[in-house]
Amino acid sequence: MTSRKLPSGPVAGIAAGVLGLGVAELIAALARGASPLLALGDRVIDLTPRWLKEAAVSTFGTADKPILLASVALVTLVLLGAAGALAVRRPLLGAGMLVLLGAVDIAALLADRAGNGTTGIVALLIGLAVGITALVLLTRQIPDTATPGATTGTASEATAPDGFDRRKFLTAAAAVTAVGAAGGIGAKVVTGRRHPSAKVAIPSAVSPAAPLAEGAALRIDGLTPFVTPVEDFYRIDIALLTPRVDLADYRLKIHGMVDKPVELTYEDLLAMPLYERRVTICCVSNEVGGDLIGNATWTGVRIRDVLKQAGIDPDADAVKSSGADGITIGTPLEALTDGRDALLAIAQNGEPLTQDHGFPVRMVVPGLYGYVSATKWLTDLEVTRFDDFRAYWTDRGWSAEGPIKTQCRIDIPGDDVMPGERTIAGVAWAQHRGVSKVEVRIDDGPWQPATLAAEDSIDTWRQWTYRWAATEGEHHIQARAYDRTGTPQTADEAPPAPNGATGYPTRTVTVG
Ligand SMILES: Nc1nc2c(c(=O)[nH]1)N[C@H]1C(S)=C(S)[C@@H](COP(=O)(O)O)O[C@H]1N2
Ligand SMILES: [Mo]
Repeated sequence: MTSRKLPSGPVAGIAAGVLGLGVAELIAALARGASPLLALGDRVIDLTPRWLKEAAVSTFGTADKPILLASVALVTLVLLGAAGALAVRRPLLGAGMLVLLGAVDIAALLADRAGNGTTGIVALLIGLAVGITALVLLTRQIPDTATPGATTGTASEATAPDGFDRRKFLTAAAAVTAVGAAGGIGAKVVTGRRHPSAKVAIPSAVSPAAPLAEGAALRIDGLTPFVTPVEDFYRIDIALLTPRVDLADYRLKIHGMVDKPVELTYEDLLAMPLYERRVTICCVSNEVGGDLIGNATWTGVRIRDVLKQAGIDPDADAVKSSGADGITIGTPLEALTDGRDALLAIAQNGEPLTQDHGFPVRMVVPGLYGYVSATKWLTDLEVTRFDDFRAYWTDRGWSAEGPIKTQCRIDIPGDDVMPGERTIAGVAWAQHRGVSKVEVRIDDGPWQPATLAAEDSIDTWRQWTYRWAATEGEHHIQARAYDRTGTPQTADEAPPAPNGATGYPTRTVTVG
């Protein structure tokens, strides 16, 4: 019985901590300040070394954030438990540990770029005071040396000889925890209610997307659809909580090496000529065969139109863009002005951007990996030179420039098929060069041409199919794509870092 009892000190520490955090979160939410918890998580993401982040993305895919949050929560709970254990004998030291934890969070809030850090700090300080008070009041009840009498009492004689009423203590701790949890839930409800209404009417485009060519969008069970529904679109970003940009306050600044800086509101952007284009965007972290790629119809203002308004200094060679989550992204000026339709997108598949995909405005640049071009929650475009800055990911070892490499993926068949005529199919991409050919080979046999779906544009992927006479046994299927210059994708296997994975996608299939 004794050994199964929760140790009182840690229970008090965790209860007090949950109360303090819950209070801080609720006040921060009500006062529109940054969330102390998420600021901490964001900071941890920033400070996580690249190899660990890569491992997280490749192991957990886009679930890396919940896992990271859970780890931060676990570490916090352990530290709170330790603070409680300490506070039983040394209340000052226990309280000091909470102050220390608070200080770490204040540092994170100071570094917070997405929300109102100062309000978050005030909320945290109030939460800290409440938490320390609860810690002192709770641990004061616990006898500082656990005498046998104090811990072996049965339920019917909860009051130990030294006066420690464990049942009363646990009830108090549970109540304190519940109030804290209620505060946290309340905070979530408050921020959830305030979601920026994405109910914006997107004006019609002066230049709509060309109608889909016949035969460009095959529908085959298991084959990736040509246009990716928004809800299935991959999501990659450094933001734990996607920044909420208030449309009324939204300003896009275009400045730097320009004749005259320009500032545009959301309304200004809606009033400019809108272009609608299908573009396949892809993450540099995509492994060979991976699914961090998607194709959508994007509607927005051409970046070159906006840059023209500002007037570009001929010595500039880059645009450094910023997102409201604090990211900076460097894009070659040429890719934004050379005639490809790089967009400040406001809509994806005909609907205003979702929170996850960059509401209210994001960049979409054909031919470049997302980390050098696809800035979401876009707030700032600085015309500059690559020599004069380092973007977020460049600082972390990724290449400054990131043209998308020719690549393809095998979607079907699955791992097991019946013998006979089967379809092998997938997608291939070589954005802004275009895909000219896909080949398939079985068990290291000769390369055979696959049948390509019609080309939509050189900026989108192409589906492909191959008829396969599947015979019993285990087979290895490989595919490779060629771009329109006639260059095949390389067979050399390379990991995503620093500028995109290479190698042939391979699939092992058991037929029988
Ligand atoms: N503000 C912001 N924009 C960003 C990122 C980010 O972390 N923050 N990540 C980039 C990366 S690495 C990719 S691959 C694309 C992904 O866009 P998606 O999430 O809409 O698919 O967004 C890019 N834009
Ligand atoms: Mo990415």
